[in-house]
Amino acid sequence: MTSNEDRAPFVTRPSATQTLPLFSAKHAREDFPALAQQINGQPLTYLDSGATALKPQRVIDAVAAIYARDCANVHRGVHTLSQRATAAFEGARDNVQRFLGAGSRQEIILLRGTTEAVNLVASSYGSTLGPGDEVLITGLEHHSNIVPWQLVCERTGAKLVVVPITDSGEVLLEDFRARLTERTKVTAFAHVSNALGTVLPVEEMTRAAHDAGAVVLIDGAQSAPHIAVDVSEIGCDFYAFSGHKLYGPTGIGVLYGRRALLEAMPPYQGGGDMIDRVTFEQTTYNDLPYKFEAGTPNITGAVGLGAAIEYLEELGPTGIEAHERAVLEYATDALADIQGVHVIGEAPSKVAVISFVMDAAHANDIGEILDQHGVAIRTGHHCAQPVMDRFGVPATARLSLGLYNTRDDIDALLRGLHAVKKFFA
Ligand code: C6P
Repeated sequence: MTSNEDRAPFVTRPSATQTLPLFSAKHAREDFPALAQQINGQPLTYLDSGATALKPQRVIDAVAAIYARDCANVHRGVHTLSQRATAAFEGARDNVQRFLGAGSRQEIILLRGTTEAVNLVASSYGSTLGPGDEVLITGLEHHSNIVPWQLVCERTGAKLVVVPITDSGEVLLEDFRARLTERTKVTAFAHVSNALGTVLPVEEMTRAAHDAGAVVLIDGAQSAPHIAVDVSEIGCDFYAFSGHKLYGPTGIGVLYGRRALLEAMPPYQGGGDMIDRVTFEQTTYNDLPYKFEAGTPNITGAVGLGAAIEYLEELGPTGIEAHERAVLEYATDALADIQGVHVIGEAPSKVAVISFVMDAAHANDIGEILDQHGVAIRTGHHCAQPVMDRFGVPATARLSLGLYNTRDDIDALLRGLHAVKKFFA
């Protein structure tokens, strides 16, 4: 169990009695300079935040300030610039700890993103696996939460087991439970599916996995930007997310890990900063979290992510969540009214994502025609080919929301879709 001793002192999570400022997407849009541009003669309608979110000026300024003023390496210098850069970098770790509700800052590993976080756990914790052991994932996973486990299974002789997806795009608790056995050593699943938007019942799944004696890794790439996450409440062993989908820079992400597990795990990569003492005969390793942070870290990325978290806390996550839910409902209803549009994935619990196909038009054609109207969506398999296979489609068109999207954006999308229909009529 982790202690609360070294939890960041300035907890700003809203209490039940605290009144929150009303969230206004219209005001928030002004914080995002990229939204001020025109694309193909039309105002930009950005509906691709699931791929990467736009950055608020606050984040851009925080990154620029490090390069312009406090440009130094961290943990390595006694001079003022290095002290300042280190304070900013470690301050970002405190922000992440608070954001995730983690018990200790030592449990927050700063790395490149969700992909690297899953690879770290698969490679390091996965080294304990052997023939006869099983890794349980779901059919909804992004390739980042499939391939690292396939690699570790090939290496260790463990077996990969997959929970199927229902026709509505859900993973049922009973199907998950049915595949948990005493052989299951690791379970790894998304909090939110990037291809369909389905929210998985992660607390119940975690409890079931723990009852079976398995550790739990949750891929939070698509949940952290949209749902309040509290790893202590969920009770998971590992939680991963990417900074760039949370309005932060690219190349920075987070692995939360339970301290006792991280302490027992072997290092992932060797290099500077992750060591305690090096001789040619033997090396001992640094304390957490540095044991898993070999080499010069992404300093500006971490500082930008810290700024993004402060920005979200100030806007109020509850208001953002309610706003995004309303826009998603509006979009879902509107798409249902267009003949020839078919939504893939209609789970009762969804956030921020709608995947769809259209009669006659291939997803890439939809994307190209929408771009001519200034509307940015993602098309393709979304790095989730097994999900596409499950629904028998090669690709979908996917809109994904950010806090800056409004009904006007959905109306722009609808105008674009009518143009697609006209083109293919
Ligand atoms: N999904 C999308 O458009 P990285 O690349 O490490 O930041 O994130 C990988 C990743 C892992 N899990 C999920 C659920 C994800 O959605 C992603 C990234 C983007 O859906 C790019 S493929």
